[in-house]
Amino acid sequence: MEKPREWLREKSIAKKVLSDADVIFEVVDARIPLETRNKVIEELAKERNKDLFIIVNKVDLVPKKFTQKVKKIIENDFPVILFSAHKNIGKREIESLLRKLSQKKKIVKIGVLGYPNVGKSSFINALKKKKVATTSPKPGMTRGEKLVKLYKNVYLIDTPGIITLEFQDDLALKGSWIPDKLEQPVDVALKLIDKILNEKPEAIKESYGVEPDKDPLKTLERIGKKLNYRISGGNVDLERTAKKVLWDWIKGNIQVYWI
Ligand SMILES: Nc1nc2c(ncn2[C@@H]2O[C@H](COP(=O)(O)OP(=O)(O)OP(=O)(O)O)[C@@H](O)[C@H]2O)c(=O)[nH]1
Ligand SMILES: [Mg+2]
Repeated sequence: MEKPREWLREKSIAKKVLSDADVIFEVVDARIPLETRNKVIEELAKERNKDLFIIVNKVDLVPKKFTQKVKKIIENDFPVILFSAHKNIGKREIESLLRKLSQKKKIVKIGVLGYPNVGKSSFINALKKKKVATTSPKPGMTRGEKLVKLYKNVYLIDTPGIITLEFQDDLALKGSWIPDKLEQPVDVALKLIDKILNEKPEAIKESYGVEPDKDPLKTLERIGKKLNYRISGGNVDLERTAKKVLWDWIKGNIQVYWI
């Protein structure tokens, strides 16, 4: 059994950014908004008395009704802004918030934090209207911190994804771990398929053109067959199929979401 991932490096970055920044924007993935809320970031922000806003990013991937529900739930703890870096949703709301914040201090630094791959760098690029931060479907893209000047006195700090002490499998289900680096990609894909079968089984048909089966393994086999991923001898290459499904999930190609 793999060990939970070491996270000292991320924790020290989180602590540093939380000290340097005046305000924290915690970015979460609208498809799994509660699972991508980062307890470490939220606790550290509370300890340091920093205002924290939750940016629910990628709202283009979920129905409006779902985002309203999410907003209501999270607002019990923190102010929420619904956002899409790809469709420029929520930009005006952020801009008016930034204007207010910029009047409070001579220089305002905002730490943009969250799990890997939730869209922190894309969020910054959308506000800057320019590609200043590197983005990628590959979790772990941003390595160091990067200060981006947005307006005269407002700076955003791009950061690497912050994880807590978690197993690779759980991180992969959050889209925060590269599927090719998993020890058992099939197990993780089966967990994801199980979740899809519970939440929205028709997503399997929509994404792969096969009927879902109650049994996640049978569903994975059907997907592999359809994709014609075979090992020598003709059996389905389950590992390759599993990685493909996990990448599709990361890339937003499977239309499923849950609270
Ligand atoms: N559909 C959709 N995809 C998005 C959105 N924002 C980001 N993405 C995609 O999500 C992936 C990750 O985006 P990044 O901006 O690199 O995420 P990050 O949080 O900076 O990731 P790390 O630096 O790896 O921690 C990329 O494939 C983006 O294109 C969005 O609003 N909608
Ligand atoms: Mg990044």
